[in-house]
Amino acid sequence: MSRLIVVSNRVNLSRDTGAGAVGGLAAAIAAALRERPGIWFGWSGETTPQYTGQIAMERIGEVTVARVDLEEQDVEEYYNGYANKTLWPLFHNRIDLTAYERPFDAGYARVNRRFAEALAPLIAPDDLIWVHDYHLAPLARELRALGVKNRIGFFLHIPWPARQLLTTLPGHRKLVEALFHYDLIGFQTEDHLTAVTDYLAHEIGAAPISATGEVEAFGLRTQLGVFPIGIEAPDFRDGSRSPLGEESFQRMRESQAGRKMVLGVDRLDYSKGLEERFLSYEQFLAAHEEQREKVFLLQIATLSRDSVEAYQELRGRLDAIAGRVNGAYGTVDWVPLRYINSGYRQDELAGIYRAAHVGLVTPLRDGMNLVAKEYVAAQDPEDPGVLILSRFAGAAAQMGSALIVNPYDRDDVAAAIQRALSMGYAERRKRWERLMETVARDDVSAWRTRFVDALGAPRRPRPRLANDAA
Ligand code: GDG
Repeated sequence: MSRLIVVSNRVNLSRDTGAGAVGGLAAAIAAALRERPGIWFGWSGETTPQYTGQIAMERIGEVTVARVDLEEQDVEEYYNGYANKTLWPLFHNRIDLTAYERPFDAGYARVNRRFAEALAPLIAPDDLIWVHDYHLAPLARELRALGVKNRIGFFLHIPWPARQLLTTLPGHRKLVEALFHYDLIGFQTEDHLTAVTDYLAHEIGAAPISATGEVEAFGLRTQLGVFPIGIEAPDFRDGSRSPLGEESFQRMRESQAGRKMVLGVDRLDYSKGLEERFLSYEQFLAAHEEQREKVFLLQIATLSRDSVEAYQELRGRLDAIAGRVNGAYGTVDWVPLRYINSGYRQDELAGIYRAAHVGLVTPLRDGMNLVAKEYVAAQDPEDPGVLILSRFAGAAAQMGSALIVNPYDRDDVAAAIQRALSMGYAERRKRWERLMETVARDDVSAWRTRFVDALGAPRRPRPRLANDAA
């Protein structure tokens, strides 16, 4: 069996937490690397005064990780810069927040080159290489330039923007051309794939040439496909019943004091629609006097990218809205909006999910949104909660049995909260059963197997390139 080399910006696995304890993606990658031999390569998260390209190899459980340190300037230009100030906002429709600076672009190219140079010597001839996310779009091109001829696949975890937005990016063509050095490019939803083919048709004049999504442009051929990511469902089902999960469930139930709990769990990010969510909840409290003191919203918003100004500003605005809502509606023994920035262990989180009567997942734009799936998986089948889900989460394409809302429409979200809180048992259970069927079937193993099988499948050879090494 060929080895699998997984590449992502960060390698989120440590001896302390171990495989599976650090979020869905890390667990999925670790599981893939347990099934077949391989390596997980990426940035260590550490900086060094001068880049050395030295790789630290470590065996963690059954997974071999290979990590490099980056320079401060790399982190500033590649990670904080091009990845998080240029591509992330643009791909989440926030051109108002998209900062394009030439040094970001140069840093992005430099780090991708450095990754390729560090990785290339580790690659054996029939290894499959699976690259993750927007930080690493040009990695295949850099590897090809070093003579790497292996199958290389790319999975984009975030949405692909509409052509009218993508074309605002200086060098958008170069970015897309770089992707054509991959053999397979995976997206979360059909909608994202349609946005790509629309760009290719209008900007490049390229159309898919086969039913399997093959497309030729720039003298290269790649294959496009849809691979919706899932979760390790039993982790959340069993996690909510584990000692830690049970303890946090009981603790939540006690602190609810008979009130119903609406729950949000997100990284503190403008794409997650937290401000709009708070305002919708405020509207709900204003419109439903009878519900006051009978319900509260618990928002867990773990801090993320807080060296980027847009995130600091958002944090300030959320603090202000939470303060205003609690000031206006709170009573001596009722806090209508519990807003928390700290993170929880996965089992604890599973217990909190189970204790929530309503899961409120309202991103303005999201590749998939795993929280929606985790909430469903952690529910008590005999007494499940109701999921409210934004139509703009990739997950909405699979989870039509949730209450689907427009997160920009406060009335719509407020009405959905009211409907969820008053939903009868039969409907609640039926909706949950349908959702659970998808979450259990289209899980993270299905996602990984489909992608890796497609990447390893026999296909026509890649056209030879002028810049391929001999
Ligand atoms: C990107 C795409 C796509 C959150 N708080 C805690 C905690 N979390 C975990 C959740 C969940 C993960 O973080 C968040 O995943 P999402 O999918 O919601 O969002 P992104 O981080 O933006 O992920 C997204 C995903 O990639 C996968 O392809 O779905 O669209 O943007 O797993 O549980 N975990 C723990 N404690 C917390 O306090 N343990």
